Order: sequence, then structure tokens, then C-alpha cells
Amino acid sequence: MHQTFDAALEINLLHANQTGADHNREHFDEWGITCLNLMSSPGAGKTVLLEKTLAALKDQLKMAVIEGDMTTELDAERLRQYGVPVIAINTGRSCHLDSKMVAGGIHRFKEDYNPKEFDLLLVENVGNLVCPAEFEVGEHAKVALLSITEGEDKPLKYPIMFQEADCLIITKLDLAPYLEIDLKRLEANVRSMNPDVKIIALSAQTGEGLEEWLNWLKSQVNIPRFLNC
Ligand SMILES: Nc1nc2c(ncn2[C@@H]2O[C@H](COP(=O)(O)OP(=O)(O)OP(=O)(O)O)[C@@H](O)[C@H]2O)c(=O)[nH]1
Ligand SMILES: [Mg+2]
Ligand SMILES: [Zn+2]
Ligand SMILES: [Zn+2]
Repeated sequence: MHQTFDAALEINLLHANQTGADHNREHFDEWGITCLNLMSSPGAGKTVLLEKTLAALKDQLKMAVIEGDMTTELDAERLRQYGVPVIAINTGRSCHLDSKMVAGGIHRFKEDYNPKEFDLLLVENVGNLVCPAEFEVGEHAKVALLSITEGEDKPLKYPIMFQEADCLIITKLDLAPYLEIDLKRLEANVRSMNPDVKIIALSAQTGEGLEEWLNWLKSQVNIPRFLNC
């Protein structure tokens, strides 16, 4: 929930958040961990995509997850079944993760594990198409997800996340035959604001497009054994 109605207050809030994000980034860089921040509306498919990702890459990459949810640990419990550390953060009334919450999570992670042994930290943000994009958490890249059931106009109506994204995942491609979505228009809407964004359309259900996502993900992880791939 937003606590800022005043522009000056909001600038201060974002400035304080940026200081925390810089702190987190120093940890990630010291540990040699790549951190990605996954963001979308509720239900676009973040947790399902993480499940597929953990299952596919668990023998290739050492991964951990920060799972942001307002109240429950339902998603965290789903992901723990893949045998990776999952740090659950409940945000209470807040509709996004901020850098201070993530700092709390990574400090807990550091107490229980040796972070230098890890390659990739995947952050699942709270389901919300607006606020998460404004609050850096120290991530190296932002991944926005948009399911095709949401409509091709959403990037124009909720621009910040789509302007900020390094990678846009269009999800639930298997549902295309049942909808009137114009995927070309959707892509053009995103490119009008963010011409260089990487766009990957996939279905976690059928597996279509998943390989492209996994390859992009691996390209973000700066570890020597992938340089020859
Ligand atoms: N048909 C279809 N359904 C999908 C796909 N990916 C996810 N879903 C369904 O969409 C619903 C929401 O998926 P989640 O992964 O829980 O979505 P989320 O973004 O993590 O949701 P929040 O954490 O609540 O924001 C579930 O019922 C999934 O089974 C897909 O590729 N195809
Ligand atoms: Mg989820
Ligand atoms: Zn610290
Ligand atoms: Zn908000």
C-alpha cells in the first residue's frame, strides 16, 4: 500500500531505497551472484516459471530464491520442493519488495549459507504491475512478465515496468487460440517505450519458448563455464 502522497516525500523514499539497493548490489558483486528481479501482475505466472527454471537448471547453476508475498509462504513452499534455499519475505501491507526488505533476506541467507557458492539469486516480487518497478532492490536485471490474458494495451497503461524491464516474458502462450490478443501489437506497444528490451514469449505449460528463456537467463550469469557455450 502506498504511503506517499507527496512528491517530495516520494523522492526521499526512493532515494533511501536506492541507498539500500546499492548496499545489496555490493553484497551480490562481492559474492559473485547475479540477481534478477521478477515482476508482474498477480497470477501472470512468476512462480510457475520459477518452478520450471529451478527444475531445468538445478544441475547447472547454484540458485537461491527470495520470495516476496504480502502474507503467505504458499509460493515459497512450492519452490522449496526443488531443493534450493528459498527466503520468504512477507511485506504486510506493502505492495512491493523494497531494498531494505531484501537486505533483511540476504543477511538471513548469508547466516545459513556460503553465498560465494551461489551463481544466481531469483527474486519473485509481490504481484503488482506498478510499484515493484519503482523500487530497485540491487538487482542486475529486471524481468517483467505479462500474461496474454491481460491484453496488449497493458504496457501503455502501466508503462513504468515495461520501460524499466531488461527482459519481457509474455506468458501463457498456450491460451492464444482462445483469446483475441494481438501479439504483434503487444510487442510494438512495448518496443515503443523500450526498443531494446529482450522479448520472449513462452508457455510454462507446453514448454514452448522455455529454452529461449533459460538461455537468456544463463547469459546473465557471469560464470566462466558458460563462456564457451
Ligand atoms: N495455461 C497456462 N496457465 C499458466 C501458465 N503459467 C502459469 N499459469 C497458471 O496461472 C496461475 C498463476 O500462476 P502463478 O505462477 O502462481 O502466478 P504468479 O505470478 O506467481 O502469481 P502471484 O505470486 O500471486 O503474483 C496458475 O493457475 C498457473 O497454473 C501457462 O504457461 N499456461
Ligand atoms: Mg507467485
Ligand atoms: Zn549487508
Ligand atoms: Zn502501490
